[in-house]
Amino acid sequence: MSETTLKATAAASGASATERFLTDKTGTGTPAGGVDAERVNTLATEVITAVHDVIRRHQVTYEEYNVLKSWLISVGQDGEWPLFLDVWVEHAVEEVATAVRKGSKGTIEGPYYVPGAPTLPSVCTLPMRDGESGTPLLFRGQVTGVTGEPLAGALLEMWQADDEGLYAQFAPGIPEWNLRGSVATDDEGRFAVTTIQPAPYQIPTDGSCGRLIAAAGWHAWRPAHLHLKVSAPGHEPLTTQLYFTGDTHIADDVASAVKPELVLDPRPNGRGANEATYDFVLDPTA
Ligand code: MBD
Ligand code: FE
Repeated sequence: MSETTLKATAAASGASATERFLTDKTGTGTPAGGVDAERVNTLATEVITAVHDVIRRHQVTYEEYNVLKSWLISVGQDGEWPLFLDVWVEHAVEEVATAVRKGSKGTIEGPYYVPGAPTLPSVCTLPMRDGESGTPLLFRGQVTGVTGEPLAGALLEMWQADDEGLYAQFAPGIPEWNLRGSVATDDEGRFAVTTIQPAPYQIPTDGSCGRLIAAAGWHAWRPAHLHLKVSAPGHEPLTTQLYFTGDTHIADDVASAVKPELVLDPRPNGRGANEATYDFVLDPTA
C-alpha cells in the first residue's frame, strides 16, 4: 500500500472513530455526564496526583513537559483519542467491569464497532466483496447460559478488518457493511458463519499514537482478531475478540487485549476453508 493511502486511512479512521463514539456513547463517557461529583473529585484528583508523582520521581523538564503538551494537543487534532484510550486504557476498565462473571471471558471493544449491522440467519456468510482476499474461515459454535441451556435467538454481532487490516466505515473505499454482520442463532443457539481469516493488524503509524510508539521504541501490532458482541434477552451482553493460535503478536498485543481463553485453533476442513469452533456462555443479567 502506498504512503498516501496509509495517510488518508489514518486520518479518516481517527475522525470516523471520534464521530462514532460521540454519536453512540455521549452521556456515558463525557465528564460528569451522570457521574457523581464525589466520584469525579476522587478519580480526577488521583489521576492528577499520579501525574505529579511521575514528574517528581523522574525530574521531568520543561522541554519534556512541552513535548507532552504538544503531543496531547495533536492526539485531539488527529482524532486519535478513541484509538489512544482503547489501546492503552480500555483493557483495565474491561477487567474491572467483568471481574465477577462466570460465563465466557470477554475483552475490549476497541474503536471500530458500529451498531445496526445487517441481520443474517444462523448459517450465513458475512457481507464481503467479490474475491475478498484472505483464507476463507468457517466459524461455528453455540451460545448457552451458565447452566448449559441453549440460547435460541441470541445475537452474534461480528466485525473485523479485511486482509489488509482495514475496517469498513473507518477506512475509505470499502463497502459500508463489509465484514460486519448481526447473526441470529438457531433453535439450539447454534451459528455457522463463513468469513475470511483477518490479517494481523497494525494501528495507524502516521498519527499521534504512531508517533508515541516510534518515540518509545514500541511496536504497533495487534494479533489478527475477530470482534464479537454476543447478546440474548435476560443475559449480560458479552464483548469479546477471538485470536488465532500461532500468531506472532498473541504474546505482545499493543492493546493488551489477548487472554488465553480467546485463542482459536482453526484447521483446514478439506474444502478450501479453515474451520474453527467456539462456544459462548452468557451470564444472567446482574
Ligand atoms: C483495532 O482494530 C482494535 O481492535 C483496537 C482495540 C484498537 C485499534 C484497532
Ligand atoms: Fe480490531
